[in-house]
Amino acid sequence: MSEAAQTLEGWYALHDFRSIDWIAWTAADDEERGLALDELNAFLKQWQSVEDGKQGSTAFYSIVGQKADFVLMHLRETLEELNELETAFNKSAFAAFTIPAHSYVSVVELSNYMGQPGSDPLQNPEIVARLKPILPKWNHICFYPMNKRRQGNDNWYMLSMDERKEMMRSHGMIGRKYAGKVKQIITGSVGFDNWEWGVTLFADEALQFKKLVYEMRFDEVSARFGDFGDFYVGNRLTEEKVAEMLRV
Ligand code: 76R
Repeated sequence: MSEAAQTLEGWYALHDFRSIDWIAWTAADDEERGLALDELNAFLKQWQSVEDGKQGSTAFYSIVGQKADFVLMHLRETLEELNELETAFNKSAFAAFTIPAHSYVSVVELSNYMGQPGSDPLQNPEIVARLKPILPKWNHICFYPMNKRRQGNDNWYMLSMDERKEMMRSHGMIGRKYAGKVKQIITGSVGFDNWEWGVTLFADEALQFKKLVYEMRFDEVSARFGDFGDFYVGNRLTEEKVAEMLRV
C-alpha cells in the first residue's frame, strides 16, 4: 500500500447554493418583501459578528447563470454549528423565497506534501490561520469539486509518496504565480460529500480564475489526475448589492 498523505483539518465548510423563487418574490407585497429582507440582513449581521469573534467566517456571493442565484459559504468550528445555522436560516421568511440549488459539505484541509519534516505544523500560527481562514472580501468567487483519478495507469492513490510530492510541488509552483490575485481554499470532502475536494477560489478579477485553472490543466496533477464537477462563479454581495438584486 502507498503511504497516505497526512492531512490537517480546520473549520468545517458548508457551501449553500440557492435560487430565488422569483415568481413568489415578485408576487409578494412590499411589506412581506421588506420583512424578509430585514431578516436576511439580521442573519448577515449575526454571521459577521461570529466572524469578528474569529469563531467562523461567511462569504456571500451571487451566482451567474442558471445553476443558482447565490451562495452562502459558511465556515464553522463544528458540523453541529453548520447544521444549526443552516436550519435557523431555513426557518426565516427570506429562505421561504429560496429554492435549494446545490450544497457541499467539507472541511478546510492542508496536506503534508509541502510540510517541513520534523516540525509541528500546529505550532505555526500561519498554518493555524490557514486552517481557520477568514474568507476574503474579494469581488468574485469560483467553486468546483474535484477528484484525483483512480483508473488504469492514472491512479493517484497507487503512486508513491515521493512521486506525489514531486507533482504537488509543481502544482504549488503554478499556484504561487497567482499569489495576491487568487486565494484558494481547499476543503476535503472524502466521507462527507460526493467528491474528494471542494476548490473555492476568490479573486478581484474574474479572468484570473480562467487563467489559473487553465494553466493548471497542463500540469501533470491536473492533466492526468484531475476530474472536475460543475463550476460556479459569481460576484460579491453586500447588504446594498442584495437589496438592489431583490428590488422589484
Ligand atoms: O498548501 C500550499 O499552499 C502548498 C502547496 C499546495 C498544496 C499542497 C497547493 C498550492 N495546493 C495544494 C493542494 Mn492547490 N489547487 C487546486 C486547484 O483546477 C485544478 O486543476 C485544480 C484545482 C486549484 C486551482 C489550486 C490552486 N490543491 C491541493 C489539493 C489537495 C491535493 C491532495 O491532497 O492530493 C487539491 C485538490 C488542490 C487543487 N494550489 C496551490 C492552488 C494555488 C493558487 C496554490 C498556491 C497557493 C499559495 O502558494 O498561496
